[in-house]
Amino acid sequence: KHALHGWSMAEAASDATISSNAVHILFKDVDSGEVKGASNLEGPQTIENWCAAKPNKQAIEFKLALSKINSASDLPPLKNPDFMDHVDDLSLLSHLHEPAVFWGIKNRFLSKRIYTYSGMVLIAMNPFERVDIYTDEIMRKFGGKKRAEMTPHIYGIAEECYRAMLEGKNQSVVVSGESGAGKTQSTRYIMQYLAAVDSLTDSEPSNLRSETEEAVLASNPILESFGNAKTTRNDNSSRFGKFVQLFFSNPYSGKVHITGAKVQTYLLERSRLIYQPDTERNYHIFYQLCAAAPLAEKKMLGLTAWKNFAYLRQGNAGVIRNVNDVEEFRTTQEALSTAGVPVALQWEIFRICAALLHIGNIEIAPNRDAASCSEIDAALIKCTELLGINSSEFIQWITKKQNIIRGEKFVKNVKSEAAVAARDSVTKVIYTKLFDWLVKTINKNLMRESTDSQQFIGVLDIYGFEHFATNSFEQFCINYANEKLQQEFNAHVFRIEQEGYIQEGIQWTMIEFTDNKQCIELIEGKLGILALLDEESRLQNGTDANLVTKLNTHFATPSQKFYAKPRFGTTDFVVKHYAVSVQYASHNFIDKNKDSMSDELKQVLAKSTNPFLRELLADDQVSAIAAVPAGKVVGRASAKTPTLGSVFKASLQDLMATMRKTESHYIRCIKPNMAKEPFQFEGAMVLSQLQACGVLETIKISNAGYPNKLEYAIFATRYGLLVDALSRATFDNKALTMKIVTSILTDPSKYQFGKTKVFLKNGQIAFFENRRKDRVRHLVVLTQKNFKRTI
Ligand code: AOV
Ligand code: MG
Repeated sequence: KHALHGWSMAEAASDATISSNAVHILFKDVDSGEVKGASNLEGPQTIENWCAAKPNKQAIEFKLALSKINSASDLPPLKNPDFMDHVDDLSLLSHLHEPAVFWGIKNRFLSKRIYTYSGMVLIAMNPFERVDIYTDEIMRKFGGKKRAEMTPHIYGIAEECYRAMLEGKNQSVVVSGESGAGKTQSTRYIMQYLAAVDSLTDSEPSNLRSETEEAVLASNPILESFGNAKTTRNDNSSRFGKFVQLFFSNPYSGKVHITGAKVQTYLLERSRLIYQPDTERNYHIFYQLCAAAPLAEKKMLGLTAWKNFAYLRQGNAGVIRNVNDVEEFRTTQEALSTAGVPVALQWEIFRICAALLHIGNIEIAPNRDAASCSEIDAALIKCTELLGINSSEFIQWITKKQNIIRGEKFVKNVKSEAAVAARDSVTKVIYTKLFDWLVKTINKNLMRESTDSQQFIGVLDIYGFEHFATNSFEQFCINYANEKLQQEFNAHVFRIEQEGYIQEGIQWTMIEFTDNKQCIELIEGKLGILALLDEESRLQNGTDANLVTKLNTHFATPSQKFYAKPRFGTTDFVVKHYAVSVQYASHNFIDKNKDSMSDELKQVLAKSTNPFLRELLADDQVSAIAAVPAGKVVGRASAKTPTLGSVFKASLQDLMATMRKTESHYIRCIKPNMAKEPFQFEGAMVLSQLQACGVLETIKISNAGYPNKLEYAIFATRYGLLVDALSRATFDNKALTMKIVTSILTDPSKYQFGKTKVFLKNGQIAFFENRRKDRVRHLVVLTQKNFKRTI
């Protein structure tokens, strides 16, 4: 199986080490190439180990002949006809199986064609190199064209959305893929196209974008400065999800153009604000400020080099190759101005950012039971000055805690780790509020033209499935989101497939496909993991360990197929996701889920003399909370703050509801190699992504039905020569197609005749194609014989 996927032996071997699934190996004789045997490799061992452990090395030197698949003819079974070697749309393949799909993508990518359709999905391979296919000129070529008329391109999808939207149906594009696969870049191209779309078919080349359209595009650099960071996987990694809705003017009144936009963000990563792993950075904006603020402002904000701030130097990577933070800062400022944030207000934003950097430098003495901090700590003085708050109150509630027991208040000292955590919680809360404020402000400014039209195209740039060596709360939420999207995707593919059959009036019975409903239920159900997590988070003495115990009691049962206890240890739990099983480390789940600041610190901040900070905090609704009914929750303050898990769940439900009212389009971004090298293709990596993004699953769905659907005219023209001349003389393409098909296929379950198309089961086109080839050869021979006879 791995050989068919085009894996080299090394790739297959390394995969065999990490997965415990069976690997099927074929052995070929080195000289004759004959297959001499087959075996299953089971358990977590490498192929090399397995070979070494074989008791008898046999007389014949076996060698793994799985080197690499270098051409389509290396795909032994069910090979597709040659003319399909470079198909634009993989769903047109006659033999629709994993190796063929894999080969199709690889083949195109190696000849620098990064886009390929697979039915309704656009597969986008990241070239890791500038490719010259995004010019205004190319955009103009796509204007007004049908998708199938043009080579696969992201503009083809954008154009298709626009046309469909003009017909009155809202559209959405889901862009997914793993970190660094190209989602954000793709989203940018779609937005650029849509911002220009109204002028693309103009005969006079004019300015492609209006002021509103420029403002819409400006939202991208702003969100990226504040929400993107350098990670090991991507120098510009988005640390939040986003759904951008572009609103258009009424299709029935003049030229349709963008009237405004709305951005919704999801789950900004908070831990990065206070900690970055080696070689990673905090959010770009901080480094931009340190590098580029003018002298006077630097002095006022107490800014110096990034190395001087504890929040910025932990990854020890303050500078990104080929990125100039001074220029980036200018871009951020310009984008803020374009989005309608005046310069004075911009400096209020930067003031808050600087204050947070100083918070990170507040020294907390590591005392055994009572944390303390000097009242004259320079960082403390600077940050409280910038935030306009009382420094002694601030430090008091960082180093002390108030408990209420039976209505009576007790103040007690806390340990230094708890004090550091309290200090950092302020940073996380303020930055999150700032981010949400930015989103809100961008939105306010983007709803420019008042219009009664609510027509939109939405673009979702959301983190793809994540499976790391250690997976935490963030991965849990991200993978939960992906389960939901996958469910929609499958249902969509299934529905479209089915609609096609119904439209054509063919007989059709429901087909089965793996549904992930139960896995979603396990996560978000009434008594699901999120509910139990919330329950544990609300307990005063709730712990991560108790959470796992609780999960095990509820879910480690024979009837629950999507949950498992890991083989070793008691701190982790496993969820069997549709893509792959993921083991989650429960450490910090509770803290991350609560992610709140003490009431006392909240009060200190609320009394601030900085009006901008007060504005940030006054808006107590985190942007994503919208779906939690206001005023419903009563009781203690801590019970009032919704948990992150519940906020995320509500915002996802909201998103799904919006998406369900649209026609969806799918772009799957694939990262072809780890090293970010231009046009390098690593088979194993690509394959696992195709699996994780559901492309292979879709193929199973369409395989269960009739994957090849050909219009009668096309079929009759190509295969007419398979019947006698008399039959061919008809002008009725349907009748001719029926004649051809029924005279050649003996098994009636392999085909059906619809109103305009013939529906064929997997592989039938290849069969007709072979027949056609034989027939052509035969005709050529006949012609040659006749020719000789004539001579
Ligand atoms: P992501 O959004 O999917 O990752 P990006 O869109 O940031 O990934 O892409 C990562 C990098 O790949 C970009 O910075 C470009 O250098 C390169 N790239 C992507 N698409 C193209 C393209 N079409 N042409 C040329 N280069 C490209 V993350 O946000 O990390 O999940 O959280
Ligand atoms: Mg991104």
